[in-house]
Amino acid sequence: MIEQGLTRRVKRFLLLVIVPAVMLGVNVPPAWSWISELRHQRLINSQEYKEKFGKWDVVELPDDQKVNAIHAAVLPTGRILLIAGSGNKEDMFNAGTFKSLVYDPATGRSRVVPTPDDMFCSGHTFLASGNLLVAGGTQRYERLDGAVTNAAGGVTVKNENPDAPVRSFPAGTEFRSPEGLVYRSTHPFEVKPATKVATRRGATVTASETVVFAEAVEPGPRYVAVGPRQYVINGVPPGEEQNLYALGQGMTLEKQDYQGIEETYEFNPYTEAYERVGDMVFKRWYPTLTGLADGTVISVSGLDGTGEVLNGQNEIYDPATRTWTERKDLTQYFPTYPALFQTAREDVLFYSGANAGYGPAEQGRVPGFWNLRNNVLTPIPGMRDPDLLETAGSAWAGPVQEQRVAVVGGGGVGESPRSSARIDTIDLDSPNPTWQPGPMLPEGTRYPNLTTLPDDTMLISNGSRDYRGKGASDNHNARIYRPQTNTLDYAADPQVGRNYHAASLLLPDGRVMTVGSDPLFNDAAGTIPGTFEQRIEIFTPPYLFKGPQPTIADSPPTAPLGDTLTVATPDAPRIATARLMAPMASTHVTDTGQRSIALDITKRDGGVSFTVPEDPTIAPPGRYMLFLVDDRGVPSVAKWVEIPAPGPLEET
Ligand SMILES: [Cu+2]
Repeated sequence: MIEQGLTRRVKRFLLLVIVPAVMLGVNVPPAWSWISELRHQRLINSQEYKEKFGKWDVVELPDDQKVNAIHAAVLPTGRILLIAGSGNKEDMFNAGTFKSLVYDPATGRSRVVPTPDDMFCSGHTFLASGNLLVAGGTQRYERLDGAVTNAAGGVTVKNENPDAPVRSFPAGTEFRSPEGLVYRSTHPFEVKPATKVATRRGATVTASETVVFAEAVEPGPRYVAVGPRQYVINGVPPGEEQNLYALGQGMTLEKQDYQGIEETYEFNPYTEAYERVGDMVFKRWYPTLTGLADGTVISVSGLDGTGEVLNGQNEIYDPATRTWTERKDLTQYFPTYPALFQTAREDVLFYSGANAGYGPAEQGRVPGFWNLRNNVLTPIPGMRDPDLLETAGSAWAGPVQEQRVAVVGGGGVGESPRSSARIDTIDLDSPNPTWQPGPMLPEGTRYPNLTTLPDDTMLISNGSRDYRGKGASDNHNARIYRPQTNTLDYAADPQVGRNYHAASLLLPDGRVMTVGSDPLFNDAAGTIPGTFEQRIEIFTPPYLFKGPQPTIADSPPTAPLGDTLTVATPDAPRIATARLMAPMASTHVTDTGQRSIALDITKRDGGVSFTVPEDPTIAPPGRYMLFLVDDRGVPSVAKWVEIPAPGPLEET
């Protein structure tokens, strides 16, 4: 129907271009592809098409503003923070050149902001203040098999003396093995005193432990050490050697993985600057940060300072003191970037099984509840393609009150070429939560970007069939998932392919922005090294082609839990729903903060009123985008509203 109008134009084209071209001996197939491209452009730009399937537009930033957007977040100013750090470029890392960009989708303007550390592959989540907590990043790039010249490995520095002060050791500190071989720490480290706990019989002393990466002072296999060793630390006086020493499990010439850092920052969206806060207890690369209902944040998993997956050491950030505290009582192993969500039950997290990066296939791969009160993990198996959860996407499907999680796509562990097209959902509120099969994506999809929209649908876009887009396997497609009917609708095709290191964000005007992609290769044969995708693409969903957006004339700046508020709008008669949507902060298909809170509205003269949910597990403190949605599903431009942290209980 839409294409009928082209017929005359095509005939004219045939007459004017093809016939003379044939007579002149010009290659005809390119001319034909030009026609089909013309038809395609006419089609995707037609009102009828856009109203049904939406539209994508590519945005190119000026050269000096281009960044490798590995991390992306919507700031409560409406601007976008893109963090590259060293951007998965080792030369940038070696030069100490780290980048972040603030981009304003309303004006198209952008600004490079000073970036004090390599936040490449850190974890992040928003705090109640509207600051973005960014923790961890890169201490050292990986060294592949064959590239390792000096034997190296992790050593654990132990201090058994509870009375010694904290001691700082510089990079290059030497560790001497029983054989007399010397290894040097690659980075500075700090050793804390042992802890001493009084008991009935006296006191129990527990040695402090600091994990340090050390490498042989000379290249060659002579320094390979098989099996455990105790090392003497250079600079420790002989009398102290029994108390302060290092233990290692061996020194090898094998592949060395990326290493993490402990540095933590709050990015202040109002000053657009990073503020250094307390270090994490553990160095982490690929950690997940999940905001809890009380406004604190848990940091889970990641590779440590030696490139090993952390063995279940987790810690909690308190925004009031800006410090991290290890929680030995919450020791729980997960693969890197585990997708962990705060459920409607206090102190209960849900692990969707989705993860990205590192860890053995047999450990920590089954989804389930993690109860933080007793540290019990209750697995919930039964999802389709349970072995294809690495690089899967997961998010709340529909309003968070419905407690339904969707798990989309994913692939085999490591560089497996296998991928899944599955969309499975689970209702966490049900007395016996079980996985429900949903529709299938058109293709197997690693790295799908999941964006919940104000009309309760979910945009699923991009990704690739194979590991990091290998074999030209980018999926240039998008779908809109409807949790209410468990169905999938076609959406317009994005132009830019996106696989690893990509993200999507819901913008305050109801559009969706996608960034990043870090293919292994640029060609199908896998011979040309890949280049990082720096173009932005913006999806205008079908609802924005259905007529004018309702407007919010005025809204209260804060929305305390349980309060009833009124929002002024000239469009009150046609407003159907209202949603508070948490700003997204996404990396490695992980965004634990994305949530849409349904508000029951009452129409009033010149406005609508609603009551904010009472439960901070449903509405954790933070800055939210308030959307009003009309009876045709068209959302307003959002207004920012703060849900303040619940204050201390009043005495009565
Ligand atoms: Cu990464």
